Amino acid sequence: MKNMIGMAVAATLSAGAAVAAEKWDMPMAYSDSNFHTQNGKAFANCVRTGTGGDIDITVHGGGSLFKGGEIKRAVQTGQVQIGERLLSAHQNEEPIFGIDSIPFLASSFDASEKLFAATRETLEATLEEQNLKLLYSVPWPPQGFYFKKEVNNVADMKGIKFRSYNSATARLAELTGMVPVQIEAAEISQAFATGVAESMISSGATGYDRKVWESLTHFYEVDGWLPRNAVMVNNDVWEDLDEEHQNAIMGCAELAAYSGLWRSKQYTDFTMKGLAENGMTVGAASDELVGELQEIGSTMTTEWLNAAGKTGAKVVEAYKND
Ligand code: PCA
Repeated sequence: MKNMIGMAVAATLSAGAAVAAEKWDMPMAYSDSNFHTQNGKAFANCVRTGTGGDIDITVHGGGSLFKGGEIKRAVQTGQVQIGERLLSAHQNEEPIFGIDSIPFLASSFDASEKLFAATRETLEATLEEQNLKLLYSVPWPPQGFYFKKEVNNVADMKGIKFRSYNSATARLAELTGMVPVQIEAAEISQAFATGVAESMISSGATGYDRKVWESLTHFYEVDGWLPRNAVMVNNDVWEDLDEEHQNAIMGCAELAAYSGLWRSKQYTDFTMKGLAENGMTVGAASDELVGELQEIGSTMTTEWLNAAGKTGAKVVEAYKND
């Protein structure tokens, strides 16, 4: 009897040791008010609840722990366990990361989801080679142009200093005769205020989060594409988890993908109204401009397909035939 109690105590102790709470840091690049960050915090709560407190994730928003450009490497190398990143900013490593930023390939929420479904398997395999496990991905709202003057066609853009956030937006600037300068979302208010940049393509969400009406005047809806953020965990950390914890996290990830999409849609209307209420001229781009951008889009599609080879072509075909 005495022995059995001893064994039970030992078992409880070792179970206790095995499930001691793991603390994870989760850097995110965008402001605390942004829907991606809100969604990431809800995900962290879900994981805490779903694992009975075994995995305790602290979200660090606004690029406060690592800046956007540093997050992917920080997760890969295990400086942090988990993080969120705009994958298209790493297109120079692997073309597949940039598939969501090809102008006019997938320019609605439904199309973005379809493209992601067609891409997911390839994307997961590519990330795994980099020691990353993909958990979930959420689209930004459709991308449109911000300027501080009226712009009706590509000729009107000539020479404008253009803030880019990945290589596709930098290429777009070149093809429209603008001058690209890469700047993190967290730093754009300052860049616009000081004149380092005077235009960008982004969502209503980012313009609203960064209060760009303080420096800029026009937002033109183009619906060019919907780039996506991906939440990824270090693969060594992932593989050290038991199946039960992995399943709980995957359940939360599925929920976060669903709620993130919903939040993105809601935030689109809210922020579009917010830009107008704060004095910006918000409306559709002219037919002339859209036509010119579509031509640039087809150039960029060809360039991407050339870079991405057979794998890229297969994904685009699967997307188009679905
Ligand atoms: N906001 C991010 C990426 C796309 C978007 O809508 C940014 O401008 O950095």
